[in-house]
Amino acid sequence: MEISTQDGERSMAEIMKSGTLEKLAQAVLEGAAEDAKRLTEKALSESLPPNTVLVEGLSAGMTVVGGLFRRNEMFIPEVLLSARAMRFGMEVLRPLLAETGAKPVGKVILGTVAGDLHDIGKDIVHMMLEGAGFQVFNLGINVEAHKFIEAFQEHKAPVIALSALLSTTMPQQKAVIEAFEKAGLRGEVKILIGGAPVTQEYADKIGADGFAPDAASAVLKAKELLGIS
Ligand code: B1M
Repeated sequence: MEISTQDGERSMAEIMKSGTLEKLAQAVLEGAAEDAKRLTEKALSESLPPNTVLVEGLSAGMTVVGGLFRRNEMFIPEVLLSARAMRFGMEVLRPLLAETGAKPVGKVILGTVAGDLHDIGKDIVHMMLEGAGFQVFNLGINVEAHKFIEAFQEHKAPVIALSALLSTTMPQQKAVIEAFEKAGLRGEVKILIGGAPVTQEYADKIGADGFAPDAASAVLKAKELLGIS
């Protein structure tokens, strides 16, 4: 997030825009929801692309939160305030990210697996998929395997996207794959997995069809799984 003073190529206007993103990241870090909303709007009014505001403003702030939380320098109540601030900003971005896609290119069922309450990254994946023109059925958090089956039977979405943020809930991604196998539906869906502790190696191990390390890659992978260029 540091602005390089050596970069003579950057105009003053660009540096000022970066300043807004820096303040936005700071607002997320401080859990200042109204500021996060206002600064998101300000960044957009400076013609910054919604995706840049998301990645370099909101997500950048949350990344700092993650590091502090990991080192026990920040605690759950503060983390929740940061999450709320991030959500305030995301609500401003949501329609803009969604409107960049012209027509639905495919359907995706998305959820955070059973036992896992983390939804910030999953909701970013949701927004990016929508932005790329997918219709997304977001089942929320703590979603049991059978709920994914029921959603598939209702919506017939060919991609099942599973988020897990805890090493203890990663096995639930495998449980969903097994549930589709047991229901005789495995051949009808592509299963995409992601979340901070998840790796390609793990995806291969549990027989998932795809892994994506971040939301932008999740869009590319969903397209690849459906054969959309
Ligand atoms: Co939790 N938490 N948390 N937490 N939390 C982590 C994940 C942790 C890494 C922190 C740490 O200790 N270092 C750690 C997990 C360790 C592990 O298992 N490996 C942890 C823990 C331990 C816990 C609790 C057990 C803490 C406790 O109670 N003692 C508890 C568990 C609750 C539960 O789920 N049952 C818990 C609780 C919470 C809060 C409720 C306080 C809050 C969640 C609020 C919410 O989501 N509404 C929270 C938060 C915020 C975090 C951290 C700080 C930030 C997560 C986040 O939102 N990141 C996190 C630390 C960290 O990640 N550095 C941590 C920002 C977000 C944009 O990134 O979610 O990674 P991320 O999503 C990315 C990619 O991963 C990817 O794309 C996203 C955007 O690019 N992605 C996908 C995500 N899903 C994808 C799906 C895809 C593809 C890509 O395809 C389907």
